[in-house]
Amino acid sequence: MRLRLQYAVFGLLATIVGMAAGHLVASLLKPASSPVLAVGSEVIDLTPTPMKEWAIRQFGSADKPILIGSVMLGVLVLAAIAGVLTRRRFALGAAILVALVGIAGAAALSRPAAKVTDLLPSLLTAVVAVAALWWLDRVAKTGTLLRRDRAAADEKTGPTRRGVLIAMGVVAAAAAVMGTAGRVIGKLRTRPEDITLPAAAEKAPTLPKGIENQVPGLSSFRTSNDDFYRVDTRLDTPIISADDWTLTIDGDVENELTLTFDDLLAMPLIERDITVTCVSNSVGGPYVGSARWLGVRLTDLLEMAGVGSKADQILSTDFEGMTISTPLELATDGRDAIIAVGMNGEALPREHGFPARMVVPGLYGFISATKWVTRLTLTTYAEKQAYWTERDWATDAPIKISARIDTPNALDSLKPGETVVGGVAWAQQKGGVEKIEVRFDGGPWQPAELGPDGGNDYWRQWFFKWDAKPGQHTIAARVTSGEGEVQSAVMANPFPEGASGIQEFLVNVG
Ligand SMILES: Nc1nc2c(c(=O)[nH]1)N[C@H]1C(S)=C(S)[C@@H](COP(=O)(O)O)O[C@H]1N2
Ligand SMILES: [Mo]
Repeated sequence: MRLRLQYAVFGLLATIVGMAAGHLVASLLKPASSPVLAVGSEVIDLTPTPMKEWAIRQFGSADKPILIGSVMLGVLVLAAIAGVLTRRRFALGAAILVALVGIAGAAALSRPAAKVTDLLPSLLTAVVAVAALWWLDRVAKTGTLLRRDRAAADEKTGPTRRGVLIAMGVVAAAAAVMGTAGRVIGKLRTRPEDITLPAAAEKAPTLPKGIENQVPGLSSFRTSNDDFYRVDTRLDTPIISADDWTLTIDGDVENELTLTFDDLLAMPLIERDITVTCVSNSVGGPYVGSARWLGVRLTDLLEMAGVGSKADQILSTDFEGMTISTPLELATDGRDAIIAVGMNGEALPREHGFPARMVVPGLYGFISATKWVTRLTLTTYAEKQAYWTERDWATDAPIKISARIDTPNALDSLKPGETVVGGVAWAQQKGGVEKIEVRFDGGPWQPAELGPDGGNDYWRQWFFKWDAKPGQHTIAARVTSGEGEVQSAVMANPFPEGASGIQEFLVNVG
């Protein structure tokens, strides 16, 4: 029994040291080719949309760590089994390890824009794992760490526990060192924070000071980069060097263009305050953020390329081949669509699309906000379909106007007396926020006080001083846009074109 356990640990250690080696090499070559990330990304892509939605609802933004965790758990169970089998027949254990890594290699190769060299990390993982297993097995069976110890070991009877422990320690240490090195190197390779962006040729008006200091629990008027929500199909944070990056504009254009990062920075930059919203956000949900974006006007780029007459969509492609399509007509109707390089006065953080991303006011992120963008192809919906279009999400998805209650929270227990109810509301490209109203216990709608105005594409803070009487109460809020549209009470799920309905919940006062 003890021997079996020991061999199970051998299988685990061998697998872990192999993965650490693969991860290290991937961090030097191409982070996405790491066996762990390749398998994880593939699993995400293969997961049906309803299950993804369930995972996001269930685990929130922890959905990905939990997914990777489950995949890893499965791998480690198989690794332990491989270890146990090794005791009788080394070839059998080794074969299982190789098969496991083979799956990772296949996943790496099936990623969009994969190259044969993306197999290298998996290959190395297999070699290191099998070598480690072989060595641990040999130490256990001969009791010698190195070949020249043979004579010494022959005098002893059977394998020494000390030798086995040392060998396991060596393998574990190697895994820890390589794993850590892989992560550190990955972080250091390019640093957006070292980049100084040019000033905007066309500045945004000064953003008034928000009222978050006056209303505890209220969202900041400007979302800091660290607090900005993140939604994408990736597990890792892509590490792209601004020096290697280019943006190509092709398809139905007169002049195909390829611009470097410096080319882009040399163009006139505009600065805009824009609230970005995710289609997966439920009413009252967290997937919305407001920032000051700096970048090149999309229409400037399209003019340089000269758009033909056939195109009806801009198919944007990220550095790995992930695609998003934006209706050409909406993107060029006069709104401030931007290829952004800056966010809140800094280069884009890696999670938010460094070196460049699209930002289009008024359209949900999944049809407009391509991060790590490398290509804009002018084409038609009939000809080419983007990632989410293939998954039956809408192609034309303007952001639905919505109010969110930040404070109090649902089911809070409150003291009787004056209670400040507050939140944010947005109505991008619909004349901005004109009015916010709150309602208690299904009674009449009452106007809330508004925070400062950040423009038509920006959310607005609001609050209402409520005299809370003891008992159970429901609170609801709704927005009216500058165009006179009142937030719809009709409930809809995020799929396929965004959630609607009015946020309403219960609190206890007493
Ligand atoms: N390359 C890439 N860009 C992407 C996505 C993605 O999965 N891959 N997700 C989109 C979605 S659904 C949204 S809501 C926004 C979110 O941007 P953020 O993570 O900076 O908040 O990015 C968009 N851009
Ligand atoms: Mo999204």
